[in-house]
This record gives sequence, C-alpha cells and structure tokens, in this order.
Amino acid sequence: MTDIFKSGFIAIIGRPNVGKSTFMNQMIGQKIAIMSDKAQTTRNRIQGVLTTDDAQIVFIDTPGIHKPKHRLGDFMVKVAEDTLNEVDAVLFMVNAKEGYGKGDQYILERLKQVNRPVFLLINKTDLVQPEEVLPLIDLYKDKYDFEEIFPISALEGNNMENLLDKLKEHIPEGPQYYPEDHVTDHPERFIISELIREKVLEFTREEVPHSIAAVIENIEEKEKEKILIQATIVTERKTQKGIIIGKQGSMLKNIGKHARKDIETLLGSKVYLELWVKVRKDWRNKESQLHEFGFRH
Ligand code: GDP
Ligand code: K
Ligand code: MG
Repeated sequence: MTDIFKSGFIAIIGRPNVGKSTFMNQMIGQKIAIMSDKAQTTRNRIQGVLTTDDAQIVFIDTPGIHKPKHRLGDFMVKVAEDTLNEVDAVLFMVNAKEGYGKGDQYILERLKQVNRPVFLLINKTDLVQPEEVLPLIDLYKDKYDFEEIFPISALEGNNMENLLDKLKEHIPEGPQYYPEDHVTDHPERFIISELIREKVLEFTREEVPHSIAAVIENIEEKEKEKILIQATIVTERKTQKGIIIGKQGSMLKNIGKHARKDIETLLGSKVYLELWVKVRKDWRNKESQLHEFGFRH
C-alpha cells in the first residue's frame, strides 16, 4: 500500500459501434449514462471518470477522429489530433469480428501524428475463436508501434483488469480532479436546460418571469442512439405553473415538442423529452434548494 495517488486522461477512439460505450460501462459501472457519439461536437467530451483507491482516470471520447463526412470534419480532425497529443495514453479500439477495415486504416493514419503511448484494444473477442485474433494482432503490429495490444470483450469484461493495471502505469502522480461519485460529465446538460427555458419563455410570450429554471433530472441512453431526458421546470407561483401547462397540457406539449427538436439537433440523436412543472416558492433564495437543483458549481 502506497500513498501515491495517480490521475490522468485517456482518450478512446475507434469506429462507430466497435464498443466504446460498452467499454466505458464495463470500466466504470452501469450507472453511467453516455451521450450518443453521433453528435458532432468540436469539443472532446468526457465519457466517464473512474475513481479507485489509488487512481482517477478520466476517459475522453474524441469523436472528431472518425472519417469526416463533411468538410467541417477537417477542422474537427485537427482538434481531435491535438487532444490525442495531450492525453496520457490513447486507446484505439477495433472489432475482432469485422477485421481490418477502411475506418481503422483512416484512424491509424491519423495516429501517426500522435506521440503518446497508444494501446490497441481488439474488442468483441467473445464473437471469434482465439486463433482468429492472432492474425489480427500480427497485422496491426506491422502497421503501428503500439505500446501494447489487448484482446478484450467489453461486453463480458474479459481482460479489463489487466488493461486497467497497465493504464495506471502510464498516468502520472496527480490529484483527484473529480469527486468520487462523479462518473460522467455532460457538457450538454447546461445547454439542454437553456433550450428548454428558452422555449418556455418564447411560447408563454414571457408571461412567466426569466427566473424560471429548467432542471435536468436525468439523461439516459435508452436504446441505441435514443436518449431519454427528464427535466423539471421550476416556477415560483402556481399561476405560472398553470400558464406553462396550458389548456389540457397544450402549452407544455408545444414547449416540449420544440425543445425536443432543438435538443435532437444538438445531440444528433433521437430524444424522448419528459417535462414536469413544479412550484417552488422563492426557490432562488433558498440555499438548500439551490443545492437540490444542482446549481452548486
Ligand atoms: P460505440 O459506438 O463504439 O460506442 O459502440 P457501442 O458500445 O455502442 O457498441 C455497439 C454494439 O456492439 C452494441 O450492440 C454492443 O452491445 C456491442 N458490443 C460492444 N462490445 C462488445 C463485445 O465485447 N462483444 C460483443 N459480442 N458485442 C459487443
Ligand atoms: K454508438
Ligand atoms: Mg458510443
């Protein structure tokens, strides 16, 4: 037992559907809700934070590294490459079942600009025979100087412990950046709440004050690329609640419909939006309620 605490950032890249989200769930636990990586943001998103006794690893998803579909993609690839040179290690995930493909080749080319240790994760090994993995390892060894190659099954959790031990060797001594119970970060969270608030103000023609809040209670990937978002609109007065709900719920329905469309554009995914309206008298002045509503930062 040592007192050394380590912390660092690890980027995970790979073609869509190779199993990056599944890997994160397995590493961090099932409670994490992961945003769709279809959303083409230029920012790198934090996928998950793993805290153990002796280390904290922040996993970062770099969506821009996928082969760009639009011209904007060139810029995003640049941003992604810059990120890859700032992390402590890079995990490049490929699919054992599908073998080497164009998408993998594209990422390998990009990785040539990267001067950090790169681990190859050959995922979905549960779908193939062990002897099918060896030729893949040979093939990739020829193409890139990987730090190490790990055949894994993110779904079944095979070989994940060994990988984690290895990753810890590659991160420096450092502080715990996030609280222990902090497993994921949704940079979109704030924007989503603002989009909802904006629709409330727009459709009620400002009959309710700007002080209303939209509190995001839950964001969860329900099925593939379908995200459930549950939010509460908090008002100060019962009359305001009535206005927001409208006749037989018509106002709230309209607010929800338009907010949902904007959120879908933001995330690049299908969204189920569930909205509630609550009255909290004078909630802005009550410290404890501010905590409850997640305005702590
Ligand atoms: P991402 O797009 O890279 O995030 O991929 P996902 O994690 O969403 O996984 C895509 C699909 O592959 C899902 O249906 C997963 O259940 C499946 N999958 C992921 N990892 C494994 C694995 O190790 N074995 C098997 N059999 N399926 C996997
Ligand atoms: K996916
Ligand atoms: Mg994913």
